[in-house]
Amino acid sequence: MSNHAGSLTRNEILSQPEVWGRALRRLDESGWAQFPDTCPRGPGLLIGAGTSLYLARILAHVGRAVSGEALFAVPPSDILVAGEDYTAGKKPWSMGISRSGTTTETVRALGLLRDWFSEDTYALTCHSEAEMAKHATATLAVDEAAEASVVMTRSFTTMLLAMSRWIFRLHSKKELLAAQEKLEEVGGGLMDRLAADAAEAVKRFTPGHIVTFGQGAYYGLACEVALKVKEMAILPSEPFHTLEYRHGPKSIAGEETLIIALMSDRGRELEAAVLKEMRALGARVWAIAESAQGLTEDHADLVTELGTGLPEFARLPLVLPALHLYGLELALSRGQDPDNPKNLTQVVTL
Ligand code: F1P
Repeated sequence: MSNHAGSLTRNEILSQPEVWGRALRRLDESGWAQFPDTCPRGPGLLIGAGTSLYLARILAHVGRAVSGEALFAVPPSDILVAGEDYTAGKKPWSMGISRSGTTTETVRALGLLRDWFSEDTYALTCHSEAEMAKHATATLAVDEAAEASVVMTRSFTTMLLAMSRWIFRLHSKKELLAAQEKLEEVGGGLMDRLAADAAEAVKRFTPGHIVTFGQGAYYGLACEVALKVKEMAILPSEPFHTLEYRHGPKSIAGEETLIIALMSDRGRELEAAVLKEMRALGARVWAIAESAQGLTEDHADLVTELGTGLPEFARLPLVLPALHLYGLELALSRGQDPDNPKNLTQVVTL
């Protein structure tokens, strides 16, 4: 392994607040002109693979909560294999989500949806010139978040920011729009502390496997964190809706288990009760929450308090950097090079 193992990925992780700020300013100055300023009609299909599927899950949740419209996160493979099941009944609009814009399954699925329905086909990407955009009537692109790394970090959080901003704009969510404008400053101020917590987590825990917890919009984030750990550190990891872990999966909880709990504001008490039960079974717990208040060592071994003061749907991108850094540091501690992850390529082309 080189002395600089992971440096490419680390720089992309650390650049997040600045890239969020740049993307947001560019979109607000000139970017929205190419994108619809009215809500597409009917149910929406958000199509993405891997990290982009988890992004679709978060966006479907946030979009549904804000608009009241039915939104579904769908892997492109399911459009190829069982597309009729998603398109029976009301005509859907669809959005392909892909950092590269060249993932074969996503490009094909969006092409099929365009052929079936001829319009209302959008793209969300970091490569505005790539193939996927050719199947879209409009493209929401954040090329400033494009990455050289295989592992997706800032591309995920910046696409999340851009698409949720579009949703907030369509529904005039002024408070959420204003809060997003603070992410660069708040995130920049937090980064050192998040890096210190990630390093502390690597020092304290030697997990045999990791489980990640999240409810609501946090579930998609939990899926993404589990994937980061797998991709970078080559460690088994599984996401769960926090309270679901009681219903069977806890049978494997024990001293080898590290639980990374992404805590919501609304579900705090319900989620804290699960953490307490899992601590009692011997699992180690790292909780990431807006406020550490009321979380004792009975609930968690380590608590990262974000303390952003921002509303929940606006601050979601800020939950990730500590865990990106954890995946990276854990990988290095296990002799892996996160810049060259095992068995992976930047894009899956078939
Ligand atoms: C998505 C993706 C990544 C994954 C892998 C291959 O690509 O599945 O999530 O890490 O390395 O590509 P994209 O469609 O968003 O470009």
